Amino acid sequence: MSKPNQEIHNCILDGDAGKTKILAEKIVNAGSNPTEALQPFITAIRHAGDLFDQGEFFLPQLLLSAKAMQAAMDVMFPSSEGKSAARLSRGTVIAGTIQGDIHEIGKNLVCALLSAHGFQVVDLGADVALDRFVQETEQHKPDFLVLSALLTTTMINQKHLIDQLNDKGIRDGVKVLVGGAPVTSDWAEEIGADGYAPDASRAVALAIKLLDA
Ligand code: B1M
Repeated sequence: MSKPNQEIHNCILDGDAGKTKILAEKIVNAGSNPTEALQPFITAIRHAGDLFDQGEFFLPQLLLSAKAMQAAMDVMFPSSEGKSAARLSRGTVIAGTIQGDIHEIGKNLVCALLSAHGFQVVDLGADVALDRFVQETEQHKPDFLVLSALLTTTMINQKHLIDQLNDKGIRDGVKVLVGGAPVTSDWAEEIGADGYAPDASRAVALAIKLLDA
């Protein structure tokens, strides 16, 4: 691992949000592509997850690592609220992490990239109740619902939401895209989603492809 990447790795594992923010600022000031430059941060936070899995990291440590990761995201992908209103919207998106699941870093990245590519994104946050997704869909009639799930125990709620949209008779009016670490294309097909993307860049490509279809 090169030195700057090692520094990033250490800052995330140490849960040092202040230092991580400074490193992210340096990257932004150097004019690097933020999506590519984020990769070592993602590797580091996943390593923190592995350490947690192996019992070498405890939840408070994982939480600090997540805060450091979010500090980098905030610098590298500043909120584009307001900016998107000024330009023509490519399509509308309602996004959120599904009920029962508080992971939101990946979903935030997907929202940031969609927004950067001209989609008008309403981010409902994390642990979003299924009823809320249904209400927002009824009210705003978005082109896409983007559903993130990071837990094997919560991905089932992506299916429950699609079932609820069907029951309400509003399923055909919206394209449902799913993603998140445990989610696969087979799962997307099984639950009747319109698409699956393994990462944020491919989520954007998928949304563009479906809009053009
Ligand atoms: Co948790 N956690 N966590 N966690 N956490 C995982 C997911 C886990 C794999 C860690 C591990 O044990 N190895 C494990 C899940 C195991 C499983 O389900 N089988 C786990 C667990 C168990 C838990 C708790 C249950 C722990 C506990 O309380 N005992 C708890 C969950 C509570 C709950 O949700 N109800 C918990 C809590 C937390 C923190 C709060 C500490 C923190 C989240 C903070 C936050 O988000 N604000 C956290 C973190 C940080 C992780 C890991 C380490 C990192 C997740 C992350 O941010 N990755 C994670 C380990 C791992 O993923 N390897 C882990 C970086 C991010 C950029 O990637 O989110 O995968 P990711 O997003 C990717 C793609 O998946 C995709 O695009 C992104 C990249 O471009 N993507 C989409 C995501 N959403 C998409 C939607 C789309 C398309 C693509 O729609 C079209």
